[in-house]
Formats: sequence, C-alpha cells, structure tokens
Amino acid sequence: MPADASDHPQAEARRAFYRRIDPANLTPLWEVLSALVPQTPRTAAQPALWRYTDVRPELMEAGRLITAHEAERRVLILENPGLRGQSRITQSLYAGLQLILPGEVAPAHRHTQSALRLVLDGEGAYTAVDGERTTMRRGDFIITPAWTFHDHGNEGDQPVIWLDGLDIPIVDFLGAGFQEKGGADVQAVTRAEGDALARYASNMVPMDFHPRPSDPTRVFVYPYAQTQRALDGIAASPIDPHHGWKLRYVNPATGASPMPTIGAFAQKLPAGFETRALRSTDSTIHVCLEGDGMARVGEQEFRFSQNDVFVVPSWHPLHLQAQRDCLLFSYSDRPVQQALGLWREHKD
Ligand code: GTQ
Repeated sequence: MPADASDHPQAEARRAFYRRIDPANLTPLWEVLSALVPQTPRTAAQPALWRYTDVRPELMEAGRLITAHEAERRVLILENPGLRGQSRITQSLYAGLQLILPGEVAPAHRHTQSALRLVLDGEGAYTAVDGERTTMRRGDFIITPAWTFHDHGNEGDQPVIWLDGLDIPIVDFLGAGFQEKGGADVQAVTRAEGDALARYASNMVPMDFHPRPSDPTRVFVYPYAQTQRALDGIAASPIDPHHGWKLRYVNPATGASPMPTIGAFAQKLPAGFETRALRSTDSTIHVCLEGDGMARVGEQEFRFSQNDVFVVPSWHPLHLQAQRDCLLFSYSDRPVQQALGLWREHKD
C-alpha cells in the first residue's frame, strides 16, 4: 500500500511532491483512501457508561455554582471519551443531563437543532413547547422539534433532572445552526395541557391536518405510562431473541420517527434474559429506566442500573443481559441513515 511504503524507491520523491503541492491546498488521496472509505464502519466514538450515582452529585454541585437562568441550560454534557472537546456522545448526536431546581426557569428559545428529553429524577417540572406545557414525569419521552419555542420550569419542591438528546453534531456538520431567544423567559400558554395528546395521539387527527411524511409529530410528549402499557401488552407474546420486547416511538399520524433526525426506542428484558449479539450502523445511546443488568459492547462490559447511560458505537456488537426486569430507552440517528439508504444491521 503506497501509504506505508516509506522504503519505496519513490518515497522521498513522493514526500517532496506532497510538500510542494501543500501550499496550494492539495493533498494526495492515496495516502488517506482506506481511512476515508473503510472496509467496515469506523468511528472514533468508544463504548462508554455514565453511572447516575456518579453524575448526580456533580450536577447538584453545578446547581450551587450557576443558576439555570445564568446558564440558560444547566447541563453536564456526556462527552464520548473518544470525542473529548466535541460536545457529543456519538459522532452524530449529543447527550447531556439537565438540572432545574425548584423555582427556576430555563428561558424560552428555539433552534434548528431537534431535542428530546427523557425525564429521570424528581417531580414538579414542566416543559412548554410552542404554547403547550407538559408536566414532566419520570420516564416521559418529550420532544422539541426543530424551531419550536421551548422553556423549562420547576414549580415543585424537588430538583428535577432529565437527559437531553440533540442532533447538534448533525446540524453543525450541515452548517445549518440558527437560534432565537423568546420574547419572554416563560412563553405564553395558549393551549391546555393534554391538548396535543387528545388532538394527535388518540387514533384521530384534526379535520384539516394532512402532514407530509417528513413533518415532525405534533405529539410532543410520549407519557411513560403509555410506554409501559405498550411493552407490558406485548410481553404475553414470544420474545425477540435480539431485541427482547422492543418498540419504536413514532409520529402517530405518519408512522415515521417523531423527529426526522432522531429515532427513539423502548425495550423490556425480563430478568435472566440475554439478547443475541446485534450490531447496527447507528451508534445508539441507551438509558436504563428500570432494573439492572449487563451490556457487553465489543470487548467491554458495563454493569448498568437505574438512570445509567451507556453508548454503543456504530457496528459494535451488543449483548444485553438483564439481572432484574429491565426497561431500556434508547435513541440514535437511524432515521437519517435510513433516509439516505445507509442503515444496516447484522444479527448473530
Ligand atoms: O433544553 O434547549 O442540553 O438548547 C443543549 C442545548 C438543552 C435545551 C441542551 C439546548 C437545550
């Protein structure tokens, strides 16, 4: 291979050539081709686990050092150890843990990045999305699609913590980031709580609602109680050897993922169950909502329990083993890969 042929008779002449063309912003493809077009998926992202019991005290310390208002969003980013300094948990997606203390407000803004929240800890907070509030309850999956105004507030008496998942690296890659502050910290409420669920998530939609296939869903909260009911409801049927009992969240009006850039999933694994190895091209972030178990990701093993987060990079085989009945939430860039015809999985 030319790249390694430093003893090749032309090696010195080649290096001189590279140096000569360098000022003209030219560089030889053959030195980098195999890295650019790999045999199998390559990512600098590494398998990693964040234990909630380790992160929570640090988040509470952040709560003593800065207010939600000052920070705009008081978040500790979960940075992939292979991608430090890049504010991302996988090559394409961002994750962080956000804290909002009693009485605090994270002021209204909107941006072209799409966001999801998975509520982990505490009660009494709300998220408002384009004029409607939803009370945040543990396990709720809440979305703020691109360019929707959102603010968060805590009207209760406990700290509230949730996981944020955003497509920040995708929007950055495309150079398409815009943001705008709201006119007021707390946006005006224009619809009653539950309006979106009644209007768009009751096997019915408004008379004049004809979404295009790529439109994000108007349902912006997927309550945990519904997720649990759905997973319990399929648990009477045979379990899938690779997934356990697993469902994906959809836009009920189109069947597509709730947002075009991020797919989200929930799965149940009964105590003692072990999945067969599965690999896929979408690097995936997992959150343990119930139970505890073990994730083997390539060579690494992670013991996880409630509220722990672990990441499985592209094409790494994943084995899951439930010690106690588990409910796992996960998200990835799968809809993007599928839209581009790139997504693949391999089942052992
Ligand atoms: O809640 O709007 O973790 O804009 C990062 C950027 C959360 C948010 C983050 C954000 C938000």
